[in-house]
Amino acid sequence: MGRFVFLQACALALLASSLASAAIVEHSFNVQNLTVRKLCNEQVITAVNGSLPGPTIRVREGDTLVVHVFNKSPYDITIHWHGVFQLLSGWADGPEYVTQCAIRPENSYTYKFKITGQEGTLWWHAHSSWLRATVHGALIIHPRSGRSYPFPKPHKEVPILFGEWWNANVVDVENEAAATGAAPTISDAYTINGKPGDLYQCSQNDTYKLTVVQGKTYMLRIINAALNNQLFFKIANHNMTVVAIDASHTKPYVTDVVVVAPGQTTDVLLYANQPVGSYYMAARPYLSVANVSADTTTTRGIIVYEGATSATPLMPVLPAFNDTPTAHKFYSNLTGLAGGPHWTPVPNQVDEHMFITFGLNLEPCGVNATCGGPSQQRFSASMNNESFVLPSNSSLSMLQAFFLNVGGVYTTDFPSVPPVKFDYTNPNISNDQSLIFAPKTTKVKKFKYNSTVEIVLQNTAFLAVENHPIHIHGFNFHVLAQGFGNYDAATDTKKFNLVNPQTRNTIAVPVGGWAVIRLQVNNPGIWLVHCHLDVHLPWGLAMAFEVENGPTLSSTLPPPPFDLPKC
Ligand SMILES: *[C@@H]1O[C@H](CO)[C@@H](O)[C@H](O)[C@H]1NC(C)=O
Ligand SMILES: *[C@@H]1O[C@H](CO)[C@@H](O)[C@H](O)[C@H]1NC(C)=O
Ligand SMILES: *[C@@H]1O[C@H](CO)[C@@H](O)[C@H](O)[C@H]1NC(C)=O
Ligand SMILES: *[C@@H]1O[C@H](CO)[C@@H](O)[C@H](O)[C@H]1NC(C)=O
Ligand SMILES: *[C@@H]1O[C@H](CO)[C@@H](O)[C@H](O)[C@H]1NC(C)=O
Ligand SMILES: *[C@@H]1O[C@H](CO)[C@@H](O)[C@H](O)[C@H]1NC(C)=O
Ligand SMILES: *[C@@H]1O[C@H](CO)[C@@H](O)[C@H](O)[C@H]1NC(C)=O
Ligand SMILES: *[C@@H]1O[C@H](CO)[C@@H](O)[C@H](O)[C@H]1NC(C)=O
Ligand SMILES: *[C@@H]1O[C@H](CO)[C@@H](O)[C@H](O)[C@H]1NC(C)=O
Ligand SMILES: *[C@@H]1O[C@H](CO)[C@@H](O)[C@H](O)[C@H]1NC(C)=O
Ligand SMILES: [Cu+2]
Repeated sequence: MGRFVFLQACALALLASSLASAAIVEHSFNVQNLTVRKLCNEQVITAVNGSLPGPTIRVREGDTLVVHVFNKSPYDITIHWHGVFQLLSGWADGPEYVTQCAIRPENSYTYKFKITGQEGTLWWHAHSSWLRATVHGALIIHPRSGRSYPFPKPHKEVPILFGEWWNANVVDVENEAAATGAAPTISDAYTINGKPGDLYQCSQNDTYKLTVVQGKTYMLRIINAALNNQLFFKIANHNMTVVAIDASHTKPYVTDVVVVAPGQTTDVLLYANQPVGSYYMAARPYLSVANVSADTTTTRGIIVYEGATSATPLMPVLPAFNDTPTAHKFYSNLTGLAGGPHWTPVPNQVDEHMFITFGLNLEPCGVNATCGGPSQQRFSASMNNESFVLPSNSSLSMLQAFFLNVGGVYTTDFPSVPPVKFDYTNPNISNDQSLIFAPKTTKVKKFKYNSTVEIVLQNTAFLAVENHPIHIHGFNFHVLAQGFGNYDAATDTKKFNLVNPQTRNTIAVPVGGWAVIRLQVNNPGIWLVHCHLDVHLPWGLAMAFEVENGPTLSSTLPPPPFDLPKC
């Protein structure tokens, strides 16, 4: 009897502690106009709560996050919680026309979801038009109480958000490109935590500064929130130890350079082990594609050791813009922390194989259309020769159509393999008029609940080869292998890392190359898969997964929240 009471007390204590460690974290976002001065100009931007970047959200693993979004801006808006699994909460994922229609000006929507099974650095951003340029912020998931990091606790944790800045209204930049069919105007600056740094005009005082104490360790939670560019990042005279990517722990990896693609995050430990002084941190693009016009400016901030005199900081030497070997070494050397917190072993039985080609295309110039793209046509892009179009004229989002089982919004015939086999990465196909035009469609690939899916992502050479960061909503995936040229199952399956591969939500597929990923689709709903360069997404470099409901209530998508915006 005594023993029974004791056990009961234990059970109650356990229950209490698990309740205590699962909080509801509630926030409000006001999306509104903000007037800022950057690079000698005054500019009205759209931002959350009057700051760029927007507020940092901090939760513990296991918490439920509730964010009331009030749209006081002149634009339609949605917010995406990049990298969050959204288990049975697809209504909160955010991509416009996919899981919800936009929150119209003067309207609101409450995003509510539980964050479980993941910890580290993620972020939130607008997922409608190009507004994520200025509507974004960090989402930091700490271990639940009583759990610790798989590395010594740093003295301080610092979000480092890279951004991309236009001396123009970004929605106008996007609309102008859509009207002409040409590539959009390139940006004017990159930023670190909203600040361009002292290499730009009028920005001497608009430079990010981090003060450190010699002998201490700092965790930089690096987020690439730039719209269209991968970035190399270095700190003068300091190495960094990568401990996580995309909120998945890695085996500690020491490097003097980080490369990060739009959508990705990289957590590094920085040991302040150098002589007291000032050191620049700097970022500039990794440009995988030859001969395109690009913003080749450099953003920098300053790391100041406490007690330093005001001498000129040391500047790191950044890799050349086209230094693919350095980028590839960093991207492919990272491995997962097998057995660490939230480690998921690689599922070994594959139910569905896909081979997806992706890259740029052309759209034929319609009658009376303006066609400022190559060969007097319009730019386009595709996956397996399907150029994805959002169902913007539908009265239902794709997820509503899924939930209500209504046809006409999308079709489920996305091909599992390319419709035509060709020499995908041969530069000679660059302008092949018989292959370069991809039809505009809204197709999804349908999966049974809980299937294990393996996908070969294969870059194509239409117009040019390029490294595209492919993001999958709602899931992490293991990166089994990556390489250059055409994927060859006969030799490349031998390169699979099934033991401790890196786990990501966004993979920068090698330029003119391929990557093989594997994931288990254990979450019903519609999940967008797309290039995270905002220049390519509207051209159609996307597709979506439709994951069917499972057999039980706990594997079935619940009904939408009552305030889901109407289309
Ligand atoms: C945003 O601003 C509103 C209004 O001032 C405030 O209530 C809210 O707490 C702020 N949100 C965050 C996440 O800081
Ligand atoms: C917000 O800025 C836009 C210009 O970008 C302007 O047209 C609009 O009137 C402003 N709205 C408010 C509420 O200030
Ligand atoms: C920067 O700030 C310093 C000190 O506040 C000030 O003297 C200087 O004029 C500022 N420079 C610019 C370009 O605003
Ligand atoms: C950085 O790491 C490399 C390789 O581990 C090492 O050779 C170098 O001395 C380190 N540099 C600093 C500044 O710690
Ligand atoms: C890039 O431009 C340079 C100089 O204009 C030219 O020599 C080179 O052939 C071009 N490369 C490609 C891949 O078009
Ligand atoms: C790291 O990258 C280099 C250069 O790409 C490669 O030679 C080496 O094998 C890689 N090491 C690991 C452990 O992947
Ligand atoms: C193209 O423009 C001409 C002249 O404005 C007009 O007569 C014609 O109807 C237009 N064609 C189409 C398909 O819009
Ligand atoms: C591309 O075409 C040229 C001219 O026909 C040919 O000489 C070359 O071998 C081709 N390159 C490849 C990689 O097939
Ligand atoms: C893509 O589809 C179009 C239209 O059916 C076709 O003309 C073209 O050859 C296809 N291209 C590829 C690479 O499959
Ligand atoms: C889904 O798969 C996992 C592991 O592969 C298994 O534990 C779970 O029971 C499955 N769920 C359902 C509903 O089949
Ligand atoms: Cu892309």
